[in-house]
Amino acid sequence: MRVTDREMKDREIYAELKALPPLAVRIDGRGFRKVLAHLGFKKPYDERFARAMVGATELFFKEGGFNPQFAFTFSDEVSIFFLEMPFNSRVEKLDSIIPSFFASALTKLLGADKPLAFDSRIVHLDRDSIYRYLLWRQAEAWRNHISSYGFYILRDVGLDERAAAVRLKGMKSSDIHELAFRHGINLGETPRWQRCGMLIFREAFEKRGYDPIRGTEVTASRTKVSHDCNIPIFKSREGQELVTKLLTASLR
Ligand SMILES: Nc1nc2c(ncn2[C@@H]2O[C@H](COP(=O)(O)OP(=O)(O)O)[C@@H](O)[C@H]2O)c(=O)[nH]1
Ligand SMILES: [Mg+2]
Repeated sequence: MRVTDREMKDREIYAELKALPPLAVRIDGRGFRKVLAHLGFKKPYDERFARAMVGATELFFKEGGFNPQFAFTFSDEVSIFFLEMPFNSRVEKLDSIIPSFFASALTKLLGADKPLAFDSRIVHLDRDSIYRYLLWRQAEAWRNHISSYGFYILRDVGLDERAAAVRLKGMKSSDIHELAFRHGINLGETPRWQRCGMLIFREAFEKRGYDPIRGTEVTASRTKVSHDCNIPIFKSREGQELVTKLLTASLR
């Protein structure tokens, strides 16, 4: 029996699927509740883990081989926004290269003794919906912040995982605020990165140097990768202006 390249290639039935920018790729750690508990991270938030997520994203900006505009992260997820693609972007490429890059970067940064994995999805966007998408993910960061504090307080007072989850389901967000307050935690005053998430982006700066041919001091515009752990609420005026700035920043 003869097997032809063509016949086998034809079976790669998803290979032609293209994803046109603007788009976001959102990756999410697989089973990170267990993974992070195994690695001994503090609950519900550990700054070392948040730093590693930001660090992995910065590495992706520097060494990932793509041209991302900016990224938003909280908990174990990162949304990476692209306004352009360096090549004809195939869904399979984006959904495989990006989460595998993050998994290996984070495994290294955390010194994890077990392999980590991320899932990945592509979100089709345009410039207006990027803003609404960010509102949505930041609202999720806020909900997540309240429920994870609530969950770990209930665990602390002796409820098992199931009982804590069931109790939490029946609580309004104001009840959780109240509960946390009684345990000495003001959920309006936790570190901002826990409530609002963090941004990773490129930033322009002027580099001064000496031009030996002209024999003069020169300045050149460069970009560097930065992050912000103290971001505003995107719904606010300041937040809207920040998103506009991120969307119009030149990447070169
Ligand atoms: N211990 C710890 N866990 C975290 C931290 N950030 C996120 N997580 C966990 O990551 C989980 C992320 O949620 P989700 O993706 O729905 O759950 P997963 O399926 O276990 O990855 C949360 O439930 C938290 O338990 C952290 O800083 N410390
Ligand atoms: Mg996860």
